Formats: sequence, structure tokens, C-alpha cells
Amino acid sequence: MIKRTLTINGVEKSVITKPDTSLADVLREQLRITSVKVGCGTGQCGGCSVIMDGKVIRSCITKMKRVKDGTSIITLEGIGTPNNLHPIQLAWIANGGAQCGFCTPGFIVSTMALLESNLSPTREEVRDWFQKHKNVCRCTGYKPLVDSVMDAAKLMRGEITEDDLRFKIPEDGRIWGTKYPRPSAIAKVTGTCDFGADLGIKMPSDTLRLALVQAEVSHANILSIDTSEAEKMDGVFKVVTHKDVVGKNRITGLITFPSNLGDGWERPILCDDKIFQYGDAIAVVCADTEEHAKEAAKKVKVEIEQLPEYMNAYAAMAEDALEIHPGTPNVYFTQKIVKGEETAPVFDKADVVIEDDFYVGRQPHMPIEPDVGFAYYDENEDMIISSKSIGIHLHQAMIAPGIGIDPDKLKLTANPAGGTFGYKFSPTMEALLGVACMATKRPVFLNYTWYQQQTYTGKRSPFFMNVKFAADKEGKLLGMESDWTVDHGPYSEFGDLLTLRGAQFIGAGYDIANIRGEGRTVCTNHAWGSAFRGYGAPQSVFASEVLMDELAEKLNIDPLEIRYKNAYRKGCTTPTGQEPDVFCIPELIDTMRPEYAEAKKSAAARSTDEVKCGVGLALAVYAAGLDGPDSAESCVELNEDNTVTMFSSWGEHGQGADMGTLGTAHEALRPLNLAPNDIKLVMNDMRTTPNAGPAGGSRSQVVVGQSVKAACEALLDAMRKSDGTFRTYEEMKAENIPFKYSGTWTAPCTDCDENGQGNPFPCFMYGFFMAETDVEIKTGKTTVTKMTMVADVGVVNNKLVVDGQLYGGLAQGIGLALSEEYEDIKKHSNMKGAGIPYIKDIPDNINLIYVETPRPNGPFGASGCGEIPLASPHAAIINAIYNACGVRITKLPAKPEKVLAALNAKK
Ligand code: MCN
Ligand code: FES
Ligand code: FES
Repeated sequence: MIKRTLTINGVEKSVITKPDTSLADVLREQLRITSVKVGCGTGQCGGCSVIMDGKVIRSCITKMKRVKDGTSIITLEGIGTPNNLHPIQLAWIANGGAQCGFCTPGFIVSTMALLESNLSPTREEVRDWFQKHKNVCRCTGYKPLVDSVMDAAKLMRGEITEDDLRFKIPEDGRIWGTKYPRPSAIAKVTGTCDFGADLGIKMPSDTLRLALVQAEVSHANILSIDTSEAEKMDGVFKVVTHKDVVGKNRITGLITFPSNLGDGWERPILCDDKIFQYGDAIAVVCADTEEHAKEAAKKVKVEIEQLPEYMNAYAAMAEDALEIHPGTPNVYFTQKIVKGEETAPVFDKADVVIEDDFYVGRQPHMPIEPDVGFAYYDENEDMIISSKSIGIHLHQAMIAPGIGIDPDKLKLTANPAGGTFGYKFSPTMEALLGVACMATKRPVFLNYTWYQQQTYTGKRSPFFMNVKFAADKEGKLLGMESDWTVDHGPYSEFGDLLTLRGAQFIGAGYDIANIRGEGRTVCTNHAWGSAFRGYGAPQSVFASEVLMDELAEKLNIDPLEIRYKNAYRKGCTTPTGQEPDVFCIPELIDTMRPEYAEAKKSAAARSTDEVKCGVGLALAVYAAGLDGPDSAESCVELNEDNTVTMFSSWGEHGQGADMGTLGTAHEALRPLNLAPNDIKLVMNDMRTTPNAGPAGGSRSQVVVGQSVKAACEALLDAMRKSDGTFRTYEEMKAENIPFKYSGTWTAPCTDCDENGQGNPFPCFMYGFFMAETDVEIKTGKTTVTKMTMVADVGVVNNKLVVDGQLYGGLAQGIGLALSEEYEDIKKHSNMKGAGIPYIKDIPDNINLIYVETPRPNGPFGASGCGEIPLASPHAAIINAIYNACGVRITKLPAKPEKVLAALNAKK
């Protein structure tokens, strides 16, 4: 043990600790300074940044033995407080710098040190600083963060006032369509927002800390699990294995379609007979400290019989491949698309036919916050599981039978989430917490390392695609044939629905009268497929958007014009035969025209023999809503002080469920002239908030928003007097009128049939992307120098949120195009290895342009927006690479070595 006396935020504190304990652990666990966030835990993300003796350091890799007595440490708590915000914090709020907010403390601390050394940085100097200090953000696309630093510096130099940065409510009192900051912004920029790990360490002292024992092979029979040595280790309370699970020990994948050959019950909570993928959970050690739990986890012995590992769809489809789940074929679901006439004669008669193969891979979600949660029994003996769930009611249904608990006795609540990007559409630790809590009858807390985040949670499912277009010589599409194979890993969770996305979105955006195709879902031993922002669109649209450029080239038509010619117009239908909600694509393309002309000129002027510059386009359509009669419920209550409380299960990834709910409710309740602060939010707690469905498929603004609107309208109806004015709380009470109202909404939609035909979605989102890239000929390295997106997400609820969604989604698209993958489990199990974009990988030059076509099915005309920015920016980048240097990378990611090999092959 060592003793250190440190000056923390100006106050002297002594700590006694182990020499090898990290400064981050001492600050968080011993001193309870929880603004310091641990993301990667290995020095790659800057989440744990603090200022040590004037310099920014990463406290997760700073051992206490290297921290001298008398050292000064500044954390976010020492920079500003909710009632006394520092200019940097004010600027962060004004620019929407905190989406999930998990990276925010690290960035603000880092900015503080920058501005102390240089109060007038250029934007490039700010970017260099964050690059050098490895500050990573997965939500914002970085531009709003640079904007924040520039504003903070201006304020600190006295060039603007605080008032200039504070939001002012417009005279009409309306916040719909404005940049009103999200309600959680102050807590996020001051480090007072408690995320799951912060709440976990503040649990009562008898809380058990958990550690996972994970599989280290991808496919094996389990012969035995020996926990005897682990049980004897210091501090161990219990080692929980499948034998302790009283329920079915399975998480149900909720089969969507009857033709699915699986039963959806294949994911074990804790492996019993078999290991299906690397990282599978085999046991959970429950101990007094995290350190003890982790030490004991290393002592659990698992005897296995290795089986052949089928690491991609084609390996698992081989004739001699074993059934990964005995009794269920590895190809367990097929989906056809049959629209219009047979395509064979159409292709025979066409002037031109073009065909290519495409692959979009296993993109990892890479939230900065690793998965985290805790469970306990409450005063009613109900089991409460608190996690990053973005679908609390859905997850209750998926895990209760497996744990062996009456669903009525199981309640889920959501902690503030440090980003999920879809992986939390699946329960990833909720069932583990449930079985550990039940087996020990103690509160339990599980905080994954980032390695566990990467190796145990789902990934984007790879699509192998072959797509063929038939067209006339003017470039009008006459037909399409498509074939797609979905590698969904070992667990079926929503794999059938994902496969349907191929039918719905390959070729979306274009009037294609005749389509034939088939897709299939394949069980493999690589990472299980979970929802990821875009859910099938980044795969499907990539194929048709790159092929569209190939067709344009063959016909010598400009890529913009061929898209314009084929865009949805009145009278045409989507690939599923549905009439689009609006016909905005020609306007999106027209809006892009001048930008495109400018970009082409600039690329031509900048290109040299060493660096070739190019411009690429891609269109995207994606749905806002889940298939068919998707529905949601929300409640609102009039309070004694004439404010109202909204009860909503709008799931929060970090995207802005709080702002979405507040903005929609405020607009719906405008007749009451409430200030935004008069609307209180109770969110995502099954004890009080009704089922609104999961926050996937960019559905919440539309479907949950409609239910918020309906609840508010019901309250207004109850409050309305005959003269059109509204009753107060006292008047309602006097007349015995109830105060609380529920609103529900169901999409007027039908599921797709076995031919992929139907009217599945209430609203669509549209985007037209342009990428400008530089390709270094010697190395094959691609740099995206500018992204432009013309977006139609309907009427915008909150401009700050929507801008943030688009910036962040575009940045993930750049990652998908150029660097991100999770193919090689060892190499890609850390952030850097998996290709997370740092600030210098994302251009500062991002241009967002809006077309706001009101949606008939959206609340106040809004559609969704979360996923459209990731639907096809990567296709635009790949098209830009081709435009720059003549190589077409159809299998992502386009890493330098791949581009270089293609350049060399071309020579
Ligand atoms: N919005 C708006 N006006 C519109 C449309 C949307 O102001 N016309 C706002 C909404 O109020 C909401 C946000 O934009 O705050 C996204 O709305 P919507 O598209 O309805 O999506 P959801 O709220 O259902 O959020 C989920 C969506 C998905 S599916 C993923 S995955 C995702 C995403 O949003 N993961 C994210 N955005 C993310 N952003 C962050 N920072 N972190 C994630 O994990
Ligand atoms: Fe310390 Fe990532 S750098 S948590
Ligand atoms: Fe930066 Fe979420 S706001 S990681």
C-alpha cells in the first residue's frame, strides 16, 4: 500500500492505495469523483482524461505509484457546476456537444488544458489537440465539439457574452423546430449525470461485484465446468453457472416469421452443453470486489471438445458443415422478393445489364461506455434490473422465462446510456444480472471491460450480395435481380427481420417495376448479429448505390442524372410495392446540384499525380418505424402546481429521447402556454412508464411521438372548458376529473408477405450524400475531405439533436467505409484495432442541408432521423474513391492496403 496526498480540484485529499491501482480507479472508486469515465480502460479513448499538474493525462493508464505526493489533479467537478457553468460547458450545451455525454467530461477537461495554453486556437489546432490526447467521441462526428471549443474561446476572450450562448425561448413560446438544449445537457457537461458504472459503485456495501468467464474458442462442446478453485479465492461469494439457473437458461430471439426453421430459443444465458461463439458467457463470479471477482474468474476451468468453427456464412453453408444448433439447419430462414413481371424476359430485352458482388462486414458498434448494469430486489420483492436497455418491456419478455421468474415480478429500468447504436436492442447482460441476483439473493453489479463489450455483445451482420440491374440506354431501370446472404452469427435474434430488410431496401429510392430476388439467414460461429444503426440499410443500399454508379459509367451518364431519372415520383412504389410517404427525392437531388458542380471543379483543380481527388454520390431511403402495426403508449399527468409530468419509455441511447419527448409534448400542449421546464419527464422505468416499444428502426419520434401527442391531447380534452379555456388542477379536482391520461398510437401498416410485398412502414427518411475524397496513390490511403448530406427527415422537432444525429451517423459511415471491422477477433477487440475514427479521420467540413417535407403519419409532420445518416454515406465514399483513382472497392472496409492492391492490379 502507498499513501498519497493530492490536491484535487483545489482541495487536499489523502488516499491509501495499491501502487498498481490506476488513478482513474482511485478517483472513481475511492474518492467517488465519478465525472472521470472509464471507457476503453487502455489509454485509447480519453474518457478518463484529467489535468495533472497542468497537463492532460489519461488516468486509466496512470498507476498511482507514478503519481507523486502533492500532485494537482483537476477533474470536471473542478471546472464548473450546474449553477456556475464554465464557458466551455455553456458552449458544449449551445452546440449540442453532449449526445450520450459519456465522452463529455474527458473532452471538456482536455479543452480546459488546451485553452489554458492557447486561448486563440484555430480549428485545426483544436483537432490536432484532440487527436494528440486521443479524445474519442462516437456520437457527434466531432464537428459540434470543435464548434464548442471555438465558442468557448470566444467567450473567454470576451468577444461574445454568456447571453449569446444561452438559448432564448422565442416570443411565441414555441420550442418545436429550435435548438432548445436537451434537458440532460447540464448534467452531462458537469459530470453530475450518473451513468450505470457511477450508480453501480454507489450501491450498498453488500452489493456483489461480478466478473464474466468467457469462451476462448468459437465452437465447442462443453465437457465440464470446474468452479472449485475459483470458489475458494479471496472474497468470492458464489460462482454462478448454468446449474444455478432455475429457468430455461435461454434468451428468446422472438421469431418474427412462422417460416423461420429455428425456434428462437438458442442463446444460452450461461453456456451449458455448447459454446457457440468466442466470448460466450460460461460463468459469473460474484465477489466482494471487482478485483477479487476477476481474479477468481481466471480460475474457473472449462474442459471442452473443440468443434469446427464456421466463421462466415459460406463456411456454415458448406455441405459437410455440422448444424451449429443441432436440429436446426444453418440456413434457417429465406425471404423472397417478387414484384411486377418475371425479370428474365425483362433482362433479355434490356439495352444494358450490369451486375456485381458486394460485401458489407461485421461493423462493431463501439460505444465509448462499455455495457454495464445492476440488479436487486426492491421492497415489494420485485427483481429490478437497471441497464443500458433501449427496450425495457421487450427485454423483460425476452429474459424472464430464461431466468425463471414470473414476468410480473421482473421490472427493468434504464440508466443513462453512453451510446449503444443498436447493440442494446438485444439484452446483453440483463439475464446474467437476473440469474446472479436470484442465485445470490444479493444486489449485483456488472461492469464489462471494453474487451468484453467488444467480444460479448452483437455486431452488424455481414451481407454478401449479388445485384443485377437491367436498364434501357437512357438509363431508366427496367428490372432488378438480387441475392443476399446474411451471416447472423449463432443467435437468431431478429435475424429473419434483418433478412427482410434486403428485400425492402436493395434498390430503394428508385422506380423499379420488376424485381426478383432471394435472401437467407445463416447461423455461423462468428459474433451474433444484433441491430446496428441502419439495420440492413447500410448493407442493402450499399450494393444498389455502388451498382448505380457502375451503370452510369457503362451508359456514360452522370451519376447524379441517372439517380434523378430513376427517383421515386408519383405513381411508383417502393420495392415492397408500398407508395412512398412523400416524393422528395428529386428535390434532394436538385438541392445537391450546385454543391456537386462545385465539388467536381474543386476535385479537378486539386488532383495531382500523387494525390487523386474524387467526388461520389449515394442516395438512401430508410424506414422510420418497425414493420406492420407498430405501436406505442405514453402517459401524461397534470400536477398540483399546474405543471405536467410525461411518463414515457422512449428508449435512450444518447440520441435525445428526453428532448424528443419534451419537444413533442411541449408542442402538443401549446394551448396551455407551459414553459418547457413545466414539463417534467419520467423516462424508462417499467414501474411507472408504459410500453412504448424499443428505440430501434428510428421509430420513436414517429411512433412514440404520436403516443405522446395522443396522451397530451387527451389531457387537453379533459381540461378544456366549454368556452375553450382550460381547467386548473384545482378545478379538475373540484369536478372530480382524472389528472392522468394515456395515449396510444398504432401505425396504419401491414407486414410484408412471403414475397416481400406489403405496406410495412408509416414514414420514410431520405438522404442524398456526397463525399469528397483524396486518395494517396503511393499508399492507397483515402481521406474524406468533405461530406455533404441533403436530408429529409420530415419536420424537425429539435435542430440541435437532428444536426447531431446526422453528423454522428456520417462519421460512422466514414468508419464503415474505410476502417471499422470485427473480423479478426484478437486484432479487433480494442477500439483502435477495430478502426474507430479519431477526430482527424473525420472531416471538419460537413455540410448539412435540410428539405422538410411534412409527413402525413408523423407527429406535427416529423419523420425519424437516427439511422438515415448511416444508410449510405459509405457508398458515396466508395464511389468517390473510384472517381478519384479508378478502383472500385465493393467489399468493405476500403483500407489502404486494399485500395493499393487494386491500384497495383489496375496497372
Ligand atoms: N428527431 C427530431 N426531429 C425529427 C426526427 C427525429 O428532432 N424529425 C429527434 C428525436 O426527437 C430523437 C432523435 O432525433 O431525439 C432520433 O429520433 P428517431 O429517428 O425517432 O430515433 P430514436 O429516438 O428511436 O433513436 C434511435 C436511433 C437508432 S435506431 C439508433 S441505433 C441510434 C440513433 O437513433 N443510436 C444512437 N442515434 C444515436 N445517437 C447516439 N448519440 N447514440 C446512439 O446510440
Ligand atoms: Fe482511459 Fe479510455 S483512455 S478510459
Ligand atoms: Fe461523445 Fe456520446 S457524446 S461518445
